[in-house]
Amino acid sequence: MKRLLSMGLACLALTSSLAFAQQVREFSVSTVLSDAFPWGQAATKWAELVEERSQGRIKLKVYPNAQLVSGDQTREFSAMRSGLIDMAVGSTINWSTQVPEVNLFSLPFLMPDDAAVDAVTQGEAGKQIFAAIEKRGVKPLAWGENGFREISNSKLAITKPADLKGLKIRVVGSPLFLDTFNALGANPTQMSWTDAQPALTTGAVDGQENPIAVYDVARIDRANQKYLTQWHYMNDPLIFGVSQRVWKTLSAEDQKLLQETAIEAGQWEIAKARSELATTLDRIRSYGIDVRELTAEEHAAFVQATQSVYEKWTPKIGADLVEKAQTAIKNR
Ligand code: X2X
Repeated sequence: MKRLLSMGLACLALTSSLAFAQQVREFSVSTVLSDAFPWGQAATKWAELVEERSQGRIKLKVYPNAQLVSGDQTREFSAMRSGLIDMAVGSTINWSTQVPEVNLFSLPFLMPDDAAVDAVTQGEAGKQIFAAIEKRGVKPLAWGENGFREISNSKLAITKPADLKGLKIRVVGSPLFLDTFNALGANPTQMSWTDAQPALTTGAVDGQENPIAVYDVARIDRANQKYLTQWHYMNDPLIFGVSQRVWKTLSAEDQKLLQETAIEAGQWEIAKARSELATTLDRIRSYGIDVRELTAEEHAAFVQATQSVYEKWTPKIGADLVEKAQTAIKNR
């Protein structure tokens, strides 16, 4: 009898462990842009890699267009922190109201090129930013990239700060953007990406700033955006993050799997997004858009005009963090 009982118990333990092993866990992943854009593709790639490496045990379901926060992209981070959203591939701009340190990336004209971006994200400054995010309830895993944000508008070719005077420009996220555009004499207005597109179409706003992949895929040339200046005023990195509420329920092995696949998906997306830029630009030109780059002198005038933003925001971001980033950029 005793033997039968112990055999029965062993059997039970085996079946329940098998059931446990086969249990499929599904997690939500929030993005602002869909997989028509590099940003959404980063999330899709992550989901594919996770599904494959976990043999279907872990499923990531991607919810684009910030739909989990009803389009209000600046609420994504807090929704993740509170567990309403499990994971996200999110923009530092949208998280900046909750994590002051990530405003670093929005400092105007801080990072002139890809090497500068990589020097910041892959170095000490990047580590410090990840620690700041982790402290606020989200486990950051890897970097992706939305890209350098360029300015477009319906009125004129922008080559100097005075050209922005009085232009109504849609901006997103942190109040830092209001300061930058006010410093340039523009008339900035904050709204979500969902609201921005009709506002451009109706002419309620004159211009916007976004990476050229976003400009192209969203076809905002059709929303009166006839002038595009590649001023490279900021780069918008993406971060793969997991709510701590979810992260702590995962085995060390699954945590490792999620992190490795996020790093792989991020590297894949950054390379893809950067390699597509030249073709994207050609396509935009073929729409008949006035596309400009700034001369060194023109660029310097914008840098000069936005110095007040550094004075106001460096203490909020952390002077040591800003300095770390500047040193990494100088030594790149
Ligand atoms: O709203 C934007 O401009 C976008 C899509 O680029 C971000 O979410 C930062």
